[in-house]
Amino acid sequence: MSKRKNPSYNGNVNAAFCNFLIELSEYEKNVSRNIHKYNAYRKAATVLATHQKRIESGEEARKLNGIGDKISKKIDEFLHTGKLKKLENIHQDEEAQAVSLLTRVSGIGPVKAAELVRAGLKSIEHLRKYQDKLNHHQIIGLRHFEDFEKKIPRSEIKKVEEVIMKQITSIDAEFTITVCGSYRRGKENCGDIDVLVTHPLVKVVEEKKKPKDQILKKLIDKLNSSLITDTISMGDTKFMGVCRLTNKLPYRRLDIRLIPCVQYYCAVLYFTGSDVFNKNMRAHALEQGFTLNEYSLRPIGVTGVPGEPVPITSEEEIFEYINYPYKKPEERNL
Ligand code: 8DG
Ligand code: CA
Ligand code: CA
Repeated sequence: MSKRKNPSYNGNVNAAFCNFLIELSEYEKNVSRNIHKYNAYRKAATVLATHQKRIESGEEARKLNGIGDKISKKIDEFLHTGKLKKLENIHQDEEAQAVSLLTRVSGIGPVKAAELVRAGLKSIEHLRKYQDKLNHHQIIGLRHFEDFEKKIPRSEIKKVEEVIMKQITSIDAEFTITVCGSYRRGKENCGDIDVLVTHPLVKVVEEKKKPKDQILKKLIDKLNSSLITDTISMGDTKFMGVCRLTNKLPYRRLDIRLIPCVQYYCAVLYFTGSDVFNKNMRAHALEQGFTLNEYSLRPIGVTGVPGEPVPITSEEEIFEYINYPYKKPEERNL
């Protein structure tokens, strides 16, 4: 998951509320580590961002699904004073600010950030001096801190896509490659590059059985000469790393996953997102008696136990099975 998500929707008339709600949600996730509050603020921000009418009072907001007493009070406070006490306090809190800052480094989560701040490391410059406190992922995140915060224009991802297609299909024309994430949803600017790859011969690995003939490693080796600059982590099915198209462009975060062919469309759906769209679709699947995840769609039997995965040969089929109106990737930007 790429960091720093600020869903700014085009023409969002409630953007001012969304901004403070997102900031509060980030605070809850990174500093308080209260995932429930994080989710509550995120949900409220999403609801307000998609609400067509400008909200004029906390009471009016309270009527929307996902906005309760506390958030409606904050909306009133903001409408009356133009600011929020809670946020003012957070801005004054040096430690909280330091924790938030450090979590912006790829590989540093809230727990690690708090630990570093407790040890007195409170800035990016500090971290650069004490890299022995960091693991491999965090060192790479720090090295490319400024670049990783830059959004990637879709025209650049398109070129990365072309390079990957060309290199990988030169190994074997039967590889299928899909760049997912916000790029597939048509966004003009993206946080990172999420690539899925499959091949008819890639079957589900059974537990403890040795994996896929190092297929992913062969693909990465091929891309190492032209595109990939660092490896953050490398497993049998998931590569996390860094790429750069030319030396004039920034370094970019790149993830490549090798997916068994029978799971491909569920994976493409899942990794296209958005995360809110996925949540809604999974909830709908459950109402229809199915359980949907990044691997499969399975009917839930009368005993409540999921059955065998439904065979799936396209993304559309998943929507059909659960009677969910098909949405093109560009329509999934919830
Ligand atoms: P961005 O990179 O431009 O910020 O947006 P994104 O492409 O939508 O987000 P992402 O963090 O790269 O995740 C890609 C998709 O993966 C996302 O749209 C939906 C799916 N996804 C979830 N939950 C999670 C999760 O917890 N971790 C990861 N890695 N992906 C998730 O729905
Ligand atoms: Ca990602
Ligand atoms: Ca992404």
